[in-house]
Amino acid sequence: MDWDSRKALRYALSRNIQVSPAAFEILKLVPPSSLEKVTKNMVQTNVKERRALITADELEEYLGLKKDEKIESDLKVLSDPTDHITSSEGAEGYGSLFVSRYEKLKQIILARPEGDRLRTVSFVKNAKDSKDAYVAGLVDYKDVGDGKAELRIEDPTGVLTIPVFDEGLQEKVGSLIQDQLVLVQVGWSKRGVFAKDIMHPDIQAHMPNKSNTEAYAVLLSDLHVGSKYFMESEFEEFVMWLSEPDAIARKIRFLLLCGDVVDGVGIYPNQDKELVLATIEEQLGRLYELLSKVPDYIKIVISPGNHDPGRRALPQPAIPEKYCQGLWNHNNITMVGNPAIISLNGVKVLMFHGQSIDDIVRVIPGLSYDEPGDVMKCLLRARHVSPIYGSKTPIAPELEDWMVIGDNIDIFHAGHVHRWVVDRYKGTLIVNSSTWQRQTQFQTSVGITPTPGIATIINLKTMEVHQKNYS
Ligand code: D5M
Ligand code: FE
Ligand code: ZN
Repeated sequence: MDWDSRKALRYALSRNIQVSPAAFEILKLVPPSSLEKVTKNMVQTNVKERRALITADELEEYLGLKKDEKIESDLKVLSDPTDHITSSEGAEGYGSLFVSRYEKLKQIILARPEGDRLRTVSFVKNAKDSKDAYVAGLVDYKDVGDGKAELRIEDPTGVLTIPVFDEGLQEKVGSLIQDQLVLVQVGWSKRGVFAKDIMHPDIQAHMPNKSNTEAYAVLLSDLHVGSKYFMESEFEEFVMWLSEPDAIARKIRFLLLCGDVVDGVGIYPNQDKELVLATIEEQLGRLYELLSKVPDYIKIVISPGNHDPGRRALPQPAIPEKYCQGLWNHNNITMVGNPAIISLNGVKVLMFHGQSIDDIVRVIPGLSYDEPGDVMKCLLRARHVSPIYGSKTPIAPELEDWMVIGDNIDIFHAGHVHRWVVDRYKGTLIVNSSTWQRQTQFQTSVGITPTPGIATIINLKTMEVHQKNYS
């Protein structure tokens, strides 16, 4: 049974530790579920340090109640497709999209040591020999098997087919994602050009940016509010924890929601039978009610997923205001598109719901839904959150490719697969923040076992990761 403040006092006295009247008043505010732990810890510290009185000061310190004016909460939106989404349609749009993708990724290649020796496809096609030439293009076609491999790439000057003889490189060809940019070092034999090396644009190893003060960010996704499987009471419990006198909770300044915030309407066949809230407005309204209990000094950022309203094709604009004026007009809520890059006290976070993971696990050998961190590393290597065009993930014919990962990022936050993972890659912290939706019948039928009800909490000063598990 939970303790009350009198039981806490009796416990302290039984260990010969007094509680000052002011400290006793604070103990009365500690939630019963954590009172035993708090009291035993305070008593233990006093015994160890040969003190006999628990003071208000030390109790406030322990509970993180001392108002730390120094904790910054500086939120900036660095990249958001919402206001840049065009209505261009058709082949012309896709032409522009792929040229933009190539040009943006070429800038990354040009900054590398090999950049000086980068040649165009048309140059390589016409050359008979050229010392140490490199060529970059989007993967148009790949064929690996029977000890042979072939790679076809495209840049704005043409299409080039490159045979790959080396076994190690053949394996690399297998791991390339359709429509990603690849850098190939080419050589010439009597029969023409061949691959000497194959490289991803990749991110650079780097020291992540860090917050100067010890602010924490909570990373969540896939709440699926409105679904009968949404773990509403557990989520409410988590939201209440944010206001508790807990050393970590007191330092939380940001809360990120990375898509599928609601279950939506008409997203999958017979979904209506699994909804407890039948309209988008009711679902977003309930989300707003839940989020309005988050302390107002915590800045909330919401980006959409494939269950949220707006448009399905990537990049997605922010969830439109017409469905949820409350969220748009709330002081501490920022609505962004998908993908988006934000800065939390200087720490750069890429938020991407993760739709493309479905396509990538299907085509790249060795990847699976159970290890979404590996898929996210693939995306970082390709420096693009959703390279494959023409598969399950719809991609819009934008004039500019908003899904290229241009700069180094410090945190890559995704969701969608409902599997929790934390990993690190070249100085970037990878988080798949999982879900607050229990396993649905559909997920049971396709063998997806979610890991729901986990809040991922990151210390932005040290990049340490904590979690609170409510499942
Ligand atoms: O996606 C939740 C999980 O279910 C994610 O891993 C994708 C997977 N999923 C969703 N729809 C399908 C279909 N049609 N086939 C196979 N796997 C699927 P969510 O976006 O929350 O629905
Ligand atoms: Fe989801
Ligand atoms: Zn999803």
